[in-house]
Amino acid sequence: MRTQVGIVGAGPAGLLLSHLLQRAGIESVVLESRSRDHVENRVRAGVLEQGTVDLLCAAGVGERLRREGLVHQGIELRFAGRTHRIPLAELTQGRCITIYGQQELVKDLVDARLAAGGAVHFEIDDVRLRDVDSNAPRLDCTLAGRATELRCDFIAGCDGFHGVSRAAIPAQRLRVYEREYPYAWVGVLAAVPPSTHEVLYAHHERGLAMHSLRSPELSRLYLQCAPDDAIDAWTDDRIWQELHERLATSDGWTLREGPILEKGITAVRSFVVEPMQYGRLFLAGDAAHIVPPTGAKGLNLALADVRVLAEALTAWYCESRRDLLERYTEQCLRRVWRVQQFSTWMTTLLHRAPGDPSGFDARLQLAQLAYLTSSRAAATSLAENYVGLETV
Ligand code: FAS
Ligand code: PHB
Repeated sequence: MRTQVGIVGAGPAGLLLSHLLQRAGIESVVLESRSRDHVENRVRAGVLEQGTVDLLCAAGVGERLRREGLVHQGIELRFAGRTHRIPLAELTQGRCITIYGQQELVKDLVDARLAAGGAVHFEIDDVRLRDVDSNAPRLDCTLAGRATELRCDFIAGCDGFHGVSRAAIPAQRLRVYEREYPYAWVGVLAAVPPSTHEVLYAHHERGLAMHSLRSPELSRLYLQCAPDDAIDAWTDDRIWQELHERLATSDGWTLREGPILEKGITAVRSFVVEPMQYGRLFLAGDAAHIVPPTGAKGLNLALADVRVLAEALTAWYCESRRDLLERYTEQCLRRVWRVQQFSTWMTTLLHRAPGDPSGFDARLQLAQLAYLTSSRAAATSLAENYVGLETV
């Protein structure tokens, strides 16, 4: 088989890249290890930056997002029993966030690719990258029961943190930057109307709690937990009890409970590899970087990489330019490190850090939160990072 761009992974990054390339008249083939049903029902992120929404709408895959996404003009910070709103749109000349489940975006992208006759192959679990440092890279795999060589001009590694693409770059050519945090998150999807109108982050001595949304009938909630916690240790009763305790306020607000549809533990980590390219292989999304979910950035950063890569590949094919491909890593890393810094800052601000015997760190967090909710300048800095910076 032959194509112009071979894409490993049909998550948001791989699917959007394939869609953007087709709009530029560039052929691609997407190879995905899991089933279509699995990738379309994997509950993950939920907050889209303004720039992400604009990109998806401009690319013609934003119709349901526009119809069903919940546009939010603010977020809330809760600490010391009181709630404070950060008016995102007011502080950023009207830029907003949109709540839209990642699995809904994946469904829209899969539908768009298949409707356009795009080549997306699911349940291909033996992809091997070959000759990525040559002008004739290829992807070996088993397709329809037959050993297949997919010859490409370029390979896009969009296969996430646990994929195989990053390992195709010789270890001595890669520099890894990483930070493990001393906590993880319990993520919960509950069939209950949200008790908050906007994404709510709560700082509490027992640890962070978050109340997000998915629809008028569905709530998405998170709790800080120990990094080695198993989800079996978190019964539904324990989850609701912790949420009530950590989200409690003195202003009479109450948390509605409901059936938990899905729960899981998500690691909290920071990870970046440099460079994000090697020969004809380009990494995009979680294959190249992971940010702690506190800043709601992982999905948005993945799609920001894809925008850069699609533009660079289009310049190569349509204008015979190689400069944008050569500058891919440099272009992406500016945003990657800005987002890492913001996400790390939000994470250390809101999580209860083990090993703070005197409570000194907790007092610093409360002082920072008080400043954020009393200074327009401080709140503006949070707001412009949260809705997503137009330029970095
Ligand atoms: P993805 O991991 O989404 O997609 C990679 C795809 O490649 C997958 O479909 C995988 O099956 C496939 N693949 C892997 N190995 C392969 C192989 N060898 N061959 C072929 N295919 C292969 N971000 C937020 O902003 N907010 C959140 O709340 C949030 N919560 C998260 C919860 C969890 C449990 C996880 C894991 C991540 C969460 N994230 C969150 C981050 C997440 O949204 C990612 O940033 C986003 O999925 C990145 O998209 P991709 O880079 O496409 O990677
Ligand atoms: C979500 O809605 O899933 C969400 C919102 C904000 C975050 C992380 C996750 O920081």
